[in-house]
Amino acid sequence: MFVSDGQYLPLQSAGSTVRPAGETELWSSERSDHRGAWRVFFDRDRTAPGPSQPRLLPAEGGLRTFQPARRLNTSVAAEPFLNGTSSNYVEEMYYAWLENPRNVHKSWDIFFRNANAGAPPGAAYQSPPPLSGSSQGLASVQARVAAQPNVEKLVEDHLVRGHHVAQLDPLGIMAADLQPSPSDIITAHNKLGFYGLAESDLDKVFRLPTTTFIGGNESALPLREIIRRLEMAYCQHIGVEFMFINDVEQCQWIRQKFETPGIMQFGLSALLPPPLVHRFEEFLQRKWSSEKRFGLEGCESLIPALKTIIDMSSQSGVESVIMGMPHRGRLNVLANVIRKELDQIFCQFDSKLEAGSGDVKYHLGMYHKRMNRVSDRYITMSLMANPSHLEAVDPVVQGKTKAEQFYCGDTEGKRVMSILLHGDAAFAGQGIVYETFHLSDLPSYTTHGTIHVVVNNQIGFTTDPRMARSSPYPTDVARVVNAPIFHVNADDPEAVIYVCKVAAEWRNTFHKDVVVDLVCYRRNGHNEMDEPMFTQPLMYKQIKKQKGVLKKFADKVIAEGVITMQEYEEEVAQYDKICEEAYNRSKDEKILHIKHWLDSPWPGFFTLEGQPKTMSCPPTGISEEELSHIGNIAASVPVEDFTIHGGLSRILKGRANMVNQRVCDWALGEYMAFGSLLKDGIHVRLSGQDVERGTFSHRHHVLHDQNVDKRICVPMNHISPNQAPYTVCNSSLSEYGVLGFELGFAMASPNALVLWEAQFGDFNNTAQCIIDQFISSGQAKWVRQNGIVLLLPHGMEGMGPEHSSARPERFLQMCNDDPDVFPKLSEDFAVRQLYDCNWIVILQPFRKPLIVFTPKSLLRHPEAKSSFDDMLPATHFRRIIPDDGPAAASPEKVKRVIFCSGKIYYELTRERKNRGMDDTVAVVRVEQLSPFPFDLVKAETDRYLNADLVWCQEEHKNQGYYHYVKPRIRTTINHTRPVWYAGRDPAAAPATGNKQTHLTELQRLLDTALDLEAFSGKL
Ligand SMILES: Cc1ncc(C[n+]2csc(CCOP(=O)(O)OP(=O)(O)O)c2C)c(N)n1
Repeated sequence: MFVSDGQYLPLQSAGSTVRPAGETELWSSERSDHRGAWRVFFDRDRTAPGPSQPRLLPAEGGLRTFQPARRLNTSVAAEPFLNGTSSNYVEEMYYAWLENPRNVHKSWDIFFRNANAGAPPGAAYQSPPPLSGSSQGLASVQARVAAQPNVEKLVEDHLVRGHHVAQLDPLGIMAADLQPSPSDIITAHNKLGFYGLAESDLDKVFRLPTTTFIGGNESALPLREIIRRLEMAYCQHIGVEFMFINDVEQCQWIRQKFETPGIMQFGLSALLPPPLVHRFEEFLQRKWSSEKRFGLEGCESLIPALKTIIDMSSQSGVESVIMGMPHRGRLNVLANVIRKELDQIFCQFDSKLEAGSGDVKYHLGMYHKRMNRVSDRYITMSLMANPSHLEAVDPVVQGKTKAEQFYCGDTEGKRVMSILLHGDAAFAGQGIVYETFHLSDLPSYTTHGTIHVVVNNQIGFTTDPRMARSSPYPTDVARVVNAPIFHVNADDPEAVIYVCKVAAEWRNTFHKDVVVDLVCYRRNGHNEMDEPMFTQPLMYKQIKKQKGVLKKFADKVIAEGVITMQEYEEEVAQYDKICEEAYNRSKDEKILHIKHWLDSPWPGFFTLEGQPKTMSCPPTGISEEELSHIGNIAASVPVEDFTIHGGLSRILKGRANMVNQRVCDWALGEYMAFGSLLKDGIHVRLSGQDVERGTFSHRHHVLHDQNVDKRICVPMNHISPNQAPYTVCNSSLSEYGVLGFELGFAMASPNALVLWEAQFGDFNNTAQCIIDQFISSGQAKWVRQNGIVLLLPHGMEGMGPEHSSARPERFLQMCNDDPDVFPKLSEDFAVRQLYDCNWIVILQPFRKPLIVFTPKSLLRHPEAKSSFDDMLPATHFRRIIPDDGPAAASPEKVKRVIFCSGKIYYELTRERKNRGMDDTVAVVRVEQLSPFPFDLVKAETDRYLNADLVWCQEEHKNQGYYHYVKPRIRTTINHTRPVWYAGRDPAAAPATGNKQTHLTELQRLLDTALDLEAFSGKL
């Protein structure tokens, strides 16, 4: 550790060998323990004792270091008392001395002064006068010095292991780490021996490590007191899991919150009114004894927990809290945290009043703005509607939170925050939890800290934790993002409230995720109808004996004289009266109003009745000048001194040529679409894997300076000075998480275009839950609209089964237009039909999800281009593109009409030309598959009355569009003609992996489509 000029001596960790004096090396203690590797250096520049502590600095290679080594003029070999085991202690002494020489014994002061002053090796140490004049005294001091590292290890182990022995389980039957009773080396009967200490050391005074707060103003304490204070901090009703966090400042912050003397004696009972949460559940049970409600009994302290988090956050400036939670305790949270009117909750139990196809009462969302009485500020709370699919709502909550932060310019998460509630089994089991955690620190996805609260009732339906997870705690997934985890015995409301305060403060300080694990139990079965004794007999025998937490708390405050029995009973009677009155009012309700159950009301967007204000779509065409302007931006680098890649220069030049020729390929068309919306003040956000460049290297929305690291330019943000901001962001490699996030983002406001792109369309199936549970059915279930757009690259291009199909058949199967009913046509038919079905365009007076099957090879196909003329004012999206060649000129000569969609059109028309059939075969492109353009298809079938009708697709027969379009075309023509099929045979996989087979199949389907005899005699 100490070096003479130009020499460094390594500091050894306990038990390691001392490097010989004179060997040149930085003094470093590289520890690869659970906290990660650390290098410790003395401050090179400081030559005299100073007030400041060594500082932590980031070092190369991801390590963090103290400032560079300082030099001292002595060496280990020369100092008899320095050895491997004492060097940590010496390090502590040195830091303490640096802070203030009075912090250490005189002998150390002399030693460090001498060493600093350049005393030669061996001369810095001067023996202190012997204690009581005897050598026994010296031996005792030496023994204490030798034991000091052991004490420090004991201290550190309490931080690392204290949560193993904390009394977390209210039932006392199961330890958090699944052992029969909490035990660990730090509390084992032989623990002193394990740490190289003895009973006789208990009353000896040891120096406290400078990193601990247990001493308060004391810098040394008897070992017995050290242990008592550590147990007080880490082994009571709170288990703090945080030593995996590799940021020392954050660790120290947490230590202070739990170690400071007296801090764990909460004394909160005097401040708290006895919560009456349980009365709410009892009331529901009395009135609807045979209804499922997924009551909170066994974890009633969730309510004060959430209130504490919300109160504290509101006090620190949060104005909006967005929450997601599962079934358990939802009605209670609505009533007692969000403060939804009780009659509105109760009337949900009346099945006659449900809105739309509706969903069960413990899934609906809601939104409420009210005054927070603790902070005296208004706060808006929304609980998001969620499906049964546990944890699926997590990324949706994050997306909505991000959007609200974005729209109010809250770049640090100070005004808008999210809270996620979880069940223990779901938190551990569902991968989406992990995927959501991984969004938490990404610049375009962070919500600057989520507070997670786990209702850890130590059971999942009927499954014990030991069968449900392989990790010790259900919360271990949170460790990956360095989120501190506060386990707490939920039967101790004061401890619960304390950790919730710390969690809220943590978020407010560091803006990072944090987990509160409420270790509790479930008083009833999975729902109120379930018999838990079938499967957990012993656990439930114990639960039956368990007095309810709030009753216990009420008894405590009555015993402490905080409240009298009479006052308590009056409170109870008052609460029951409120419930009873609300119940009576709820019986008068005739209708369940939609607006009462929206988690994201879009003020002013709908009529007061929640209907669209019009049934027409404003024009979507833009002027020639705008097209040229946006096109030129797309073809340029709109900042100075920015060097782009040579290949990109060629791409931009190609774009400039297209602008000159007044045509757009897909990428330029996308530019026009986004650019014109941005210009009109509509925010556009495009997210997904590699979307910035585009998987197929066609987009290039973010340009990278070839000479300056991380210097980028987003030309789309240079369209006009008053434009809306454009966000384009490469996402983490998660479909479920990111699509859920973008869905949530799209929920916050109707005035934005939010798009998620899959790398290849087939990857949408790892986000299937979001598609099935939210996108296709969200409006029907929760009266909530959403305009999310999915861009799914699709096409059979011989790339094998995995990159070919976005599975259009699945999306089509989810659409709700009736195949057997030809709709009533009207002037506003096209818009009305969109409204009735689940489909969108951004300027519509309502929002529907839009699924776009986007091209791959067509991105570069010379014919796949549109003229500016198709985008000028008075143009609009074409649901069908009829044939405009010789066939259309003489429809009576046409023998066959081939309907198709997507890239097969180009193969069909090429083949038709080769065969000289341009006047006998018409090819009609169906651009909007659902809702099915019955009116326009009818126009085509009426035009070609002598033709047979074929649906041609490149997908296999059981896939693609055939089964969706066939009955609809048949309905259109009133079943007067068959609809023939030209396409690949049925198959289990979406495509062959063999290029030759692919081409053979393609040729065969083109042969069928263009062989006018192919279907003769087949009826
Ligand atoms: C994704 C998903 N899989 C399965 C289920 C069926 N299910 C409903 S509740 C439940 C147990 C949940 O246990 P836990 O997360 O501990 O919450 P608790 O019900 O104990 O509050 C299961 C498996 C579900 N709702 N969602």
